[in-house]
Amino acid sequence: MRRRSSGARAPLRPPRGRVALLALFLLAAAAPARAEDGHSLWLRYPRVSDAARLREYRSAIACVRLEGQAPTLRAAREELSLGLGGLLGRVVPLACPAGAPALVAGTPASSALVASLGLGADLRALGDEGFLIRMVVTGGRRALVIAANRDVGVLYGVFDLLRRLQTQSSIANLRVASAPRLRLRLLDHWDNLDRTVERGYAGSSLWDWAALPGTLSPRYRDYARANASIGINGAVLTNVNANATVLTPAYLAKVAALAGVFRPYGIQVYLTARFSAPIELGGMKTADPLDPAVRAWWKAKADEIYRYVPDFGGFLVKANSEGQPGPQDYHRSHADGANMLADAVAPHGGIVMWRAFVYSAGVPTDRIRQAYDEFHPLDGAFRPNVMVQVKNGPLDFQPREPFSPLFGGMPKTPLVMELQVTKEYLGQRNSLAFLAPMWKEVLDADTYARGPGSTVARVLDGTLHGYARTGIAGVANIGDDTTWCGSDFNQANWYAFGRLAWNPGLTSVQIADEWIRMTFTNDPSFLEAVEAMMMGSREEAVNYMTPLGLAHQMATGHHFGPAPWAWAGRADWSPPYFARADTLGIGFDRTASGSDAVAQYFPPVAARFASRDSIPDAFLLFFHHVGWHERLRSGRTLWDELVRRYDAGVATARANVRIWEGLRGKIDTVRFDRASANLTAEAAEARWWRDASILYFQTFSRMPIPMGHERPAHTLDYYETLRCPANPRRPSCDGI
Ligand code: GCW
Repeated sequence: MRRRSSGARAPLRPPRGRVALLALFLLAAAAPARAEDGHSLWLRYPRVSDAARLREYRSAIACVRLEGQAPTLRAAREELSLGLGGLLGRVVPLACPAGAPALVAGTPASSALVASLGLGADLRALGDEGFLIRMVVTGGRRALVIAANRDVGVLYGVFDLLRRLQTQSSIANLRVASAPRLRLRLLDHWDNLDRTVERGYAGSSLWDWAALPGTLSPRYRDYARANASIGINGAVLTNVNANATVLTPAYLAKVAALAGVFRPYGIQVYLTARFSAPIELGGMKTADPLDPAVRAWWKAKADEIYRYVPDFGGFLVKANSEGQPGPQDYHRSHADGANMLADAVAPHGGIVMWRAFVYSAGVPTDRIRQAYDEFHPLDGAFRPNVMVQVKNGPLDFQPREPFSPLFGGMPKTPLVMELQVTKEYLGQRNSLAFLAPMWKEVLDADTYARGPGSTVARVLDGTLHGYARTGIAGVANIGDDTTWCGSDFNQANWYAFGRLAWNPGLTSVQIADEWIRMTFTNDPSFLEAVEAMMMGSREEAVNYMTPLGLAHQMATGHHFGPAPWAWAGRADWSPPYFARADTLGIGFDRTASGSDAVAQYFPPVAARFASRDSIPDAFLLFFHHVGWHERLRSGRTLWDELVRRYDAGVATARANVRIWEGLRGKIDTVRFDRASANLTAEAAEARWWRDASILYFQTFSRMPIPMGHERPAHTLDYYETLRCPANPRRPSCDGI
């Protein structure tokens, strides 16, 4: 029998009941009441508060028919048990008496009733993971049907329906057909084998390697449920700064145990491959990708992995970047390296995701040019099972960046877009920053690769270039913290990532609306206020950290707080390299008179970014060096506008504290007080950013802080000598 790890949290679900009992009843109502501590995420399933809706749901769903013992169908049934029991506030029987309105769920193979409904043509369009939900009349009875081609589609359909009930929307005349636009929807965990998490602000890694494979924490299943509820279908378990040890038999057994928990929820596991593993594990002298012995080693390793995990997804690789080994160590190209690994996993149906995040201090060109310069010439050189993984922007997960020119620039190579869900450069733990608007900005951006309408979303979903493989990856913000994500509001970014991965066409507002209703309450006044706070929160962070297109002004190493003055040991890690402030002005000239990075974009985009007349203010200093006294669109000088933006960020952060305080009593005190503390901390951090940045840039502009704007709280010297955070895993700063 499997033991639970000591100190493990109770599962979200009630323990599995006896089979005979389950055959009769869905037992959700038996779930013990649990304090609101954030652990249940958006899957809390409290009883529906709107009385009319509750009546509607109860009369539409008197009983459930979800037959079949396949693990995924069992998972779907258990979720319905928990969800309906909680939401409808009563036990919903499995057996359906004649005439009773039923919820029917299954595939044509698992359910004779579903097979009899003649949904074939409609289902065909929905692929392996899609589903439809429909109100039908069959044999004189009303039924709400969830149908899919495969079991996992049924599970996704169940979560979709539960979302509708949680958000209290009508299910009368429901007619839903949903299929994911992207095939791979992955979380990348930057988790190390010692359970530290690179850029993690939510405690230790979920993966308890020491206790695996014998002990399976109940959190593994809760993690899988949460992912399935938003359509995430893969997890890269290990850090891209990779450790070869995870490829040893002892660890593969642990990986297999995790894969076993995730499999019923439609989640495949992937690992990062350390390029030098043949040396470290195989005792070889080289890891040259063209060396036959090296190639044979990887092939044998892949065969071994698939013996442990038959549905292993493949490898994610960071090579020749930030000190990681790679093919260039042997004067081979990124394509040589990727193709070798691709050949090893190809017989098993695996893929290789090869990261384009490469840059080197040894290369004299503008850092943001380097990924494109390296990868664009390799378009067409990769095996069909290689996907190149590209960060959303050309720099590095900044609060705002233009889209990477590789989107649209690799027509023959399927690209995975990598987003950072964990907020390394966005305030880390305390900030409210809801990131859907940032991701939408990139997804909706037009690359013009094939004329107008060539959006990044269409590059990713394969419709623009006809990619056979499509995908998106988010660097996870998950750890063993009670809240999973370090704060309750950070959960929204996990949620938003999954929802956008399924459908990049969703709006940020819709995602925020769903999440607030499910996570907190359907109370309209709470909803309206919190939605507005969330929707403005990313722009707020941009304003108080890096307004008008500034980037990478964060402190060295941990990247928490401002240090625009800092020298990080090399230019391309140092804020002054990016801001380029001098007595004349500020900003990085990336036009033809500067690094000419604009030339990497298609002509209409390049022209728009290159011209001072058409560049949006949001990207101004990313592409232009602008004089302090120059007037912007607002009519204000650059200096005045800069100060104004910093202040606007601070003002929003302060307003949020007040708005939130006005909502006291509308949700539980545990989560309310926690968010209150975070918002208060963020307001102080915003002020710190604003004061430190203005004081530092003022040494170049030599212009006064305009009238009506607050004076900085301390001197520049004070900020320059402040050492924060004391503890990088719980970033905060006392001295501000
Ligand atoms: O932004 C940088 C981070 C590194 C990270 C790197 C990457 C995993 O500071 O911590 O390394 O990006 O994406 O490889």
